[in-house]
Amino acid sequence: MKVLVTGILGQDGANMVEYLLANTDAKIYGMIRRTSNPNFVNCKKFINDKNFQIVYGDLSDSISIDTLVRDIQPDYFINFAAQSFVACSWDLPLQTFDVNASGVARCLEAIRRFQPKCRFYSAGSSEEFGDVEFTPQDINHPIRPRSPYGASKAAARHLVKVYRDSYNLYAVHGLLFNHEGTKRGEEFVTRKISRGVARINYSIKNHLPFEPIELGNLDAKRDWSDSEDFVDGVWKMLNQEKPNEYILSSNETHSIREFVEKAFEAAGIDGVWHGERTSEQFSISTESYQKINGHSSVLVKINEKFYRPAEVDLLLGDSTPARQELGWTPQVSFEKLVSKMVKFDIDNFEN
Ligand code: NAP
Ligand code: G4F
Repeated sequence: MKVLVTGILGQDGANMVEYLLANTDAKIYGMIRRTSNPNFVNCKKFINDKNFQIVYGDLSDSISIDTLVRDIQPDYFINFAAQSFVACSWDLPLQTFDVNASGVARCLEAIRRFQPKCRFYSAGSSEEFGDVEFTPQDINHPIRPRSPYGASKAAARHLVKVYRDSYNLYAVHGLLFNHEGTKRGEEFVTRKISRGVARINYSIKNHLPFEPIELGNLDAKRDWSDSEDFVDGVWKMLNQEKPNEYILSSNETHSIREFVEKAFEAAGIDGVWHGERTSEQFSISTESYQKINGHSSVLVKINEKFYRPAEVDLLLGDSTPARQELGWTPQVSFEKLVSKMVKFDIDNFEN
C-alpha cells in the first residue's frame, strides 16, 4: 500500500505519518515544497523510518502533482497542505485561493488522469460555516464563510463533490473543527498562549521581569480537539465502503478567555481579569504577586492588531454521526489538551 501525504512539516501531516507508520505497513511518501530553510521539528519521529520517503511538490505547481501521482501510483492521497492561517488570508487572498482551492483541483485532476482508483482526502474546515446560522453545526449547516480562507475551503468542498459525482472518484472533504497539540504552529492562538505561559512561568520561577502575551478577540469560541485524535478519524473516513463525509469535533465550545485561564492554571499561576474591552488584562492575583514583587504582573493584554476584519464568533460541532457510523472515539478532553500543550512547552522552554 502506498500513501502520498502532503503538509508533513505541519501539524496534521506529521501526525498522520506517525499514525500510518504505527498502524499500517504502508510506504509513505511525504510531500514538502521547496523552501530555503525547511523546519523538520514535527518529523523527528519518522524522518529516518525505512517506510518513509520525502518527495518534492507544490500545490501551486500542477506538473509536480501530476508527476507524483503518475510515478508513485498511490492508493491514498491525503492532502493536508494549505495556507492554513485564517488571519493571514486577508493579506494573501489569491495565494490562499490558489493553494487551498485550485490546489485541490490539481490533485483531483492528477488522480483522474493517472490513478483514478486512488482515494483522496481534502482537509475541509469548520471555518466554512463562518457566520453560523444554528448551533451545534452539523454536516448540513450552510456554507457562510467569513474569510478568504473559509471561502477557499468552501470552493475545495464543491470541487471534491463535482469530481466525485462526475468521475466516480473516492474523494472526501472532511469538515474538521479546530484541532491542536504539541506540533501546532506558533501563530495559532492555542500555541501562542501555551508558549507564552511557558515563557512567563520561566521568568517567574527565576525572579525575572516578563512581557505579557498580546492577544486579539478573547470572546470568540472554538470547538478544540487534539490533532492526534483527528488523524484516526480522517483514516476512518478514507476506509469506508462509500465516500461519506463527516464532521470531526469535540462537541464542546470554549472561549479564548477560558483557554487563557486553563493554560495559566496548568502552570500553577493564579490570574484575575480586570478592565474592559481593549483595556482588559489578565494579571497575577495579589497573593502570587508577592513572590515577584517589583515586576509587572500583567500576564495577558489586548493588542488590536490581532483583531480580524471579520470574525467567526462561535463554533460548536456535532460529530455524533462520525462517532456512531465510523466508530471514531476521540480520547483527549479540552482540559487534557490544554495541560498537555502547556506542559510540553514548559519542559521544552527549560531544556
Ligand atoms: P499547518 O500546520 O499549517 O500545515 C500546513 C502544511 O501545508 C505546511 O507544512 C506547509 O508547508 C504546507 N503547504 C503550504 N502551502 C503549500 C504548497 N503550496 N504546496 C505544498 N505544501 C504547502 O496546518 P494543519 O493545522 O496541519 O492543517 C492541515 C490541513 O487541515 C490544512 O489544510 C488546514 O487548512 C486544514 N484544517 C486544519 C484545522 C486545524 O484546526 N488544524 C481545522 C480544519 C482544517 P511549510 O511547512 O513549508 O509551510
Ligand atoms: O487559532 P486561530 O488562529 O484559529 P482559527 O482562525 O479558528 O483557524 C483554525 O481553525 C480552523 C477550523 O475552524 C482551521 F480551518 C484553520 O486552518 C485554523 O487551524 O484563532 C482562533 C480564534 C479566532 O477567533 C481569533 O480571532 O482566536 C482568536 N484570537 C484572539 N487573539 C487569536 C488571537 N488568534 C490568533 N491566531 N492570534 C491571536 O493573538
